[in-house]
Amino acid sequence: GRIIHLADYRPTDFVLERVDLTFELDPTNTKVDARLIFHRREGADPGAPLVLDGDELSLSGLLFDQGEIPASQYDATPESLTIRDLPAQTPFEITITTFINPEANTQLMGLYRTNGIYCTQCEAEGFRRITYFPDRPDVLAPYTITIIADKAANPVLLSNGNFLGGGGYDEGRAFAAWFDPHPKPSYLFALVAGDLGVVEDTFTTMSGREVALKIYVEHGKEARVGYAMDALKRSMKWDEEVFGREYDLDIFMIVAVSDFNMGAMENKGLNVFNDKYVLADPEIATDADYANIEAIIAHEYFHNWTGNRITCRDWFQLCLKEGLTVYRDHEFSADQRSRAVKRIAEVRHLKSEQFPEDAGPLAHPVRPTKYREINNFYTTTVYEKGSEVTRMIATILGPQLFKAGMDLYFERHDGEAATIEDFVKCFEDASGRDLTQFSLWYHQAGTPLVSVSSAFDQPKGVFTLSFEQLVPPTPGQSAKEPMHIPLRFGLLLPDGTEAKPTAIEGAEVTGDVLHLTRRNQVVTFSGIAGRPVVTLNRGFSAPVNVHFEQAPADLAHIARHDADLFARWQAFSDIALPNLVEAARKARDGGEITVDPLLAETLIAVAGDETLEPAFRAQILALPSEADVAREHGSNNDPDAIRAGREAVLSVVAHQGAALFAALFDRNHTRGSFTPDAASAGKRTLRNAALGYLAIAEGTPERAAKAFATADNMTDLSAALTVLAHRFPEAPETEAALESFRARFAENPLVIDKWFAIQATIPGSGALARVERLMESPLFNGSNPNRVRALVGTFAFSNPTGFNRPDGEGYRFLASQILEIDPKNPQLAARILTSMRSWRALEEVRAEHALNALRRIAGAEKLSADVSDIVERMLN
Ligand code: HT7
Ligand code: ZN
Repeated sequence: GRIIHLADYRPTDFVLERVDLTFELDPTNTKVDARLIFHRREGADPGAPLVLDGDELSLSGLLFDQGEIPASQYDATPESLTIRDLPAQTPFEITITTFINPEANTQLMGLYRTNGIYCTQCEAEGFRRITYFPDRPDVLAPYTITIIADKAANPVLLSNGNFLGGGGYDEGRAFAAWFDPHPKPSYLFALVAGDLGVVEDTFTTMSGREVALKIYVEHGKEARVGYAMDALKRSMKWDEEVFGREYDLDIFMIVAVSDFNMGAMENKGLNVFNDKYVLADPEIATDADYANIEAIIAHEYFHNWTGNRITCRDWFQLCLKEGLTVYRDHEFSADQRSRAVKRIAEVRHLKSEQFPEDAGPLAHPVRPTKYREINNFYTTTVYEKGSEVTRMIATILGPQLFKAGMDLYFERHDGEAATIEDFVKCFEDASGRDLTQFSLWYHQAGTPLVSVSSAFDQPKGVFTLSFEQLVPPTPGQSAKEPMHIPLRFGLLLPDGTEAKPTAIEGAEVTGDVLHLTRRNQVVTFSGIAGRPVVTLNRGFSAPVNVHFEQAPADLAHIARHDADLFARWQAFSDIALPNLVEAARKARDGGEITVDPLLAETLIAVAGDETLEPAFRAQILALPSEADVAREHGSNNDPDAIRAGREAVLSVVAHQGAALFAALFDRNHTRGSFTPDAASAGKRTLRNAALGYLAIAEGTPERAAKAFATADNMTDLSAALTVLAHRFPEAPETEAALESFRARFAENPLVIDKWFAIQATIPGSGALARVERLMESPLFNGSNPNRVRALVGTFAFSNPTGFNRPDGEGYRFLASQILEIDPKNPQLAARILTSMRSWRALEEVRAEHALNALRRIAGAEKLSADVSDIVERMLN
């Protein structure tokens, strides 16, 4: 495919006034009539043709103002429809007829079928698989939709907007008509038809309008939508209270489907969800599932304003809706749950997913300037780093000015397709602050590294911090400018209070935020009575790596006493990581593995502190992961050594803390009183973390087997099964538990995905054979994205030792899988392939095997644009 450049953006020559679509649904031969009213844009070339996008289409009929049009006036190919000699000034109507085959659509883009349900996915460029259309986000129009379908098979006929009417159409067929008055781009179009169950509720908006809420699921699953409905109502309320945003149609619908490429989709008034993010009850859903459902329901709902009412001018602006909406869903979850624990989870995710992307061959700016395949830019950089950039605007401006900027954005750009520049300008205008340098966060890829050193002049009472910032080179960007980095900080005095400097020089400081803006910056704090311990980047106020050699005792002081819980967790990680890296080195090069006694001491002190919430203590127990160690180590990584070193550290902690872990395990069960709220979930996380350590300390599967047998919810059941499978893969108890889990949930594919994932992450070289065996199981279905992600995806992304086998078999397996998935579902194939994005950081034997596997993919005869884009960038 050719490369699309931001610099080439031009508005369309024609303005689309109205869209009127009629679907005559048929599983293999659906007829689509599209009536489109256009007029030529003022100032546009009067001779310019109308060029519409298509993808695998064939034209069956074309009318101009309801009349015939000579064949010489247009050209149709599968990819485009060009019509010439159109009026210079007056509006005109084009009617296009296409026939499409939903049943044959395995890409899950456009109109497709899933378990007998008709369903659409149009973002980013799926609408052009339905009809010829100006399929770009800056073309907005109101839509009228008529759906005609077999009545018995399709009692439910849904589209965007408000319901106009419906009923019998002709013998055996029914129709329904919908009108969406809010102008929208084609990517927000949706249609759903089939035989579905529904759960209904209502929400009264802040201005007193009653909105009908409907969640559609497969029959028999209605009892599992209560949590999603509750999350939806809380989201609607929160957006009114925090952002002043009210819902704007008479009805809001969610449909859960079982074949979906991503998590969910924010189509106007008709969100379509991967059923994994809707269906929940204590028997089938873990606490993590509940939290994900809450977050994704909120995210899609919040898009109604950030994405739909104000959309993106072009796909380069994707972070305008995604980064902002992730920020909004993060804030929502923080308000619904524990803010500190939520922040820790976000930062863990950012560091384990986004930081590696930003440090590898797929690195790109939050607002890219070129792409080959837009589907490959729905990345953690656009989403999560995009959210962090929004968060930094809030940090720099403070809550009031941030709110004023958001209000201005909604007021100024409602109904428009906007850019990042438009967005940033609203904050500049609302605050009077120049955000030019700050905007580099949108344009420069790579995680900035901030190196810090400190000095204290006791007689003068002056404390000095010296900063150097460096943004590493990334593909296509070798030299970088210094960024505006807002660092929240504190200076802790030995007595536990915070120093209040009489003067600060060398940097702008607003409240507790220190603004770094130059490559080198020396900041002095006067009037400091005793040597302070610095706590830096509190709350992870900037998405940067900080290198600051702090004494472990100072870090332990922060970990035990900082006022900011997030900073306590961060300081603890800063104690743990060097120990884990050193242990990995020893495991590879030989030498006795030793662990700083402060590590276990601090962990035990914090985990045992009953004044702290259980969920936070559980985060302390979850030491940095093997992937975290690999990232910290940087290059020449040996996943087996990393694991061996980490296991040695875990063992020290497990033995030293055994008594505490036993107490935590006994005291934090929720048996008989399950509720999915954060406090109750926190107890289970703490208890199950303790179980993990006890399995190491005790060395036998008995406790986990008993926990498995007595669990009364999916969180405890799957946690116990994980401990059994990962710690005692060969034990008869494990075999029995795996079999009992399989038999109990064989009818529920979403739960079987957990069974696949637990086995796909059993450490060590045996995992591959097990994964291959599981793929032969009748429970596996290679054309369902959830199944493929649970087994193949989890193995490649989350089993460092199993996937990165030194003999390269893991990579060879993945290459075969990619080549098999690609012809059916390129998006899925490309996404799973990104699991190899850090291949250059591996030690040379593995890196060589990885390179060969990537070359094999690159050399395949027929590759999708999705996979060839990823593989080529990874090889460059
Ligand atoms: N905006 C949605 C993105 C999405 C998507 C993109 C490409 C292909 C399929 C897709 N399904 C959903 C989801 C969101 O960010 O809310
Ligand atoms: Zn989104």
